[in-house]
Amino acid sequence: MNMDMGENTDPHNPNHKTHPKTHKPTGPNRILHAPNSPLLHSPGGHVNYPHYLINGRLPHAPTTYHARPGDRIRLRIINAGADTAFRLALGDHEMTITHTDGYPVHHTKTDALLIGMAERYDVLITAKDGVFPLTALAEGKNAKALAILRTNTSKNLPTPTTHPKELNRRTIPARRLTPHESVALPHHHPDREIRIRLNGSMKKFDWSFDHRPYTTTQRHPIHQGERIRLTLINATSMWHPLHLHGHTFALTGINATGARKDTALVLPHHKLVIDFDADNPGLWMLHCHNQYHSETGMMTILGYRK
Ligand SMILES: [Cu+2]
Repeated sequence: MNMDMGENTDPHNPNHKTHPKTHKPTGPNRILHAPNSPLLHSPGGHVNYPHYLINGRLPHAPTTYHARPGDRIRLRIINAGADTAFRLALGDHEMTITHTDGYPVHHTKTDALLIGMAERYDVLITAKDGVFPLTALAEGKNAKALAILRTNTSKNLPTPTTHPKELNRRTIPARRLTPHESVALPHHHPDREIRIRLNGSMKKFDWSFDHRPYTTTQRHPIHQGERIRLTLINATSMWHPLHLHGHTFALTGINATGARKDTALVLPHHKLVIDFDADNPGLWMLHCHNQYHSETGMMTILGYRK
């Protein structure tokens, strides 16, 4: 399933409908004004979208998945949003995380998942007898997306505002997942460390790496065969989902236990440390997966040198 928003909105000009003569905005204001998300230590995002969807459906007309009680079901989940983290749970069920970003991890039980833009999780559930909400809370935005799991003919349906108690229980951060042996990155001292600071502010909306907004000529040089350590220092008051193309890194910072991923969250004033083997020559983007952050310049390129 994928979770996303009903439309694209420009946070610089959210009132994109303007009166032809006065240029005064006529549409609703879509700039998010909400308290910080306790899980993200910052606003969930910048845009207050009119709708949040699961597989393209609104919460009052949700997709229903039919199964039998006792069925073991794999849910494959991607956050396909541009500016929204989702906290996802299935009412009355525990989930077992089996993969993240397509790579297997040691099976880990959880009640809820916090999923940044572009992150993926695979989970297993054993269906109970009843009708259950699969709720994706738009983190820090006071709104929800909904799908339904149905294993009997009960007429007792979850409503768009149903709030499964699991949403407020355990969430397992990716750094606490351990990779399956088949994909664990062998221990190796880094040959090269690249340190990048994340900059920008909500007020100026000037997101960048190292105070240099993206240009197509930027290169962080790396060489084939090197073990690279990327240290990403978040000097902003906002969280960011950082995504590297062409490689799958291991989460290696303090408390991290090596899960293989290509997208990872960094909280405000925290550091994300990731290791990977340079084994795929080319030019590869490293960018924030908040669409509005990457568009204002929070992107750069890792470039293989001969
Ligand atoms: Cu960002």
